[in-house]
Amino acid sequence: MRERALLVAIVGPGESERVYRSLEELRDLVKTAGGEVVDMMIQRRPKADPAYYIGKGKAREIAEICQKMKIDMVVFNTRLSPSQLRNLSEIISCKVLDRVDIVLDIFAQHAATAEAKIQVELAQLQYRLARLRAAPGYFSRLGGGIGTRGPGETKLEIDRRRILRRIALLKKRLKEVERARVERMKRHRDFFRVALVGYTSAGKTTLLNALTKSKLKESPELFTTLDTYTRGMYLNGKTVLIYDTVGFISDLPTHLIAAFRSTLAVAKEADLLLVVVDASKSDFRDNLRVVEETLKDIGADDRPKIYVLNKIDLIPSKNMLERLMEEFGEDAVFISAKTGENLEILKEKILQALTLNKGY
Ligand SMILES: Nc1nc2c(ncn2[C@@H]2O[C@H](COP(=O)(O)OP(=O)(O)OP(=O)(O)O)[C@@H](O)[C@H]2O)c(=O)[nH]1
Ligand SMILES: [Mg+2]
Repeated sequence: MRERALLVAIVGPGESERVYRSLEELRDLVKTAGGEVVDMMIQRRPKADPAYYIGKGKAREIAEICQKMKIDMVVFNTRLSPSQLRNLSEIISCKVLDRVDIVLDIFAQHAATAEAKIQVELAQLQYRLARLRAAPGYFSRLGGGIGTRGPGETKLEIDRRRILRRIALLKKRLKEVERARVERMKRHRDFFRVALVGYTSAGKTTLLNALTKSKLKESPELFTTLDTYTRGMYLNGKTVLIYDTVGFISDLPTHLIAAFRSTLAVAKEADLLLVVVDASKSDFRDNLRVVEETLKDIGADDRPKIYVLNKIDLIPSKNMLERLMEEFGEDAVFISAKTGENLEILKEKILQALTLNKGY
């Protein structure tokens, strides 16, 4: 049975639209994690309460709703500080989780390769460790299900010393895998290497499949891809390697991005980045900002880029599309990875970049 979730957010003056969209995203995340969103609650307040995030009275109200509506977990649309987590879980008797817990849970379920599993477990344990000091009783009370699952069959530790030992071991293993990855990529230096980057669900994998006639998993769920696959294609007789990457999302803590650094190293090493954007989303500019900030964080913002505005088959009017084309100009290609529209134009652009880079 799906766990029943109540989502909670606060909204400050002039933020309604942004908060509303981010709650929609949280709902998709909770669904992807296997939960059922029963209700959402928005409290108006100028800023978060340092002790409870929402007001203390509101927290009591939530505790009652949980009982009445048989809620299994309350998910806060933020990154709760350790003390907020402790205070809230003293009042609310069901599971208290935040946005990061949900993302980590999805990562844990989707991680398939050894490398992805190590990265996810490392990120989870580091997040736990930060909270363990402030809210030691919290984890033993969590029970099972969403927010407690590790990658594969891994049981997440709740003992501080054991967590520290495990983190040290995972870091060492990750170093080894990273070294192997860099070696692999170096061997491919003679080819033109293109990395697909972008917000989760933008259509990166669909584009990779369309360009290289592959069948990697694409799905409307968030964070389908956690392992970076590579596929080749030929352009004018030249081999081009295309690398898929993990999707970005807003509000991710930096240590989580750090855990995926080796995956994202692909973006840093690439000869060309295709920044894939879901142009049919009304807030795609916000998503694009997150992507650009993340690229900067990992030191990949100096790579040559092509903006790929995807899903144009979902843009309702020609007028709208033309306005977007004007806004983005020469730097962007407008395509549909699904219908194949304008893929030839994109290939032509990749070829131009290749010619510039390799000098042939
Ligand atoms: N209509 C339409 N749907 C698309 C297009 N491209 C991708 N999709 C759909 O969008 C969803 C997400 O696509 P993916 O390729 O899995 O996205 P991704 O960027 O790889 O996402 P993650 O791996 O989860 O970060 C899937 O349901 C695709 O079928 C497009 O051009 N048009
Ligand atoms: Mg994908």
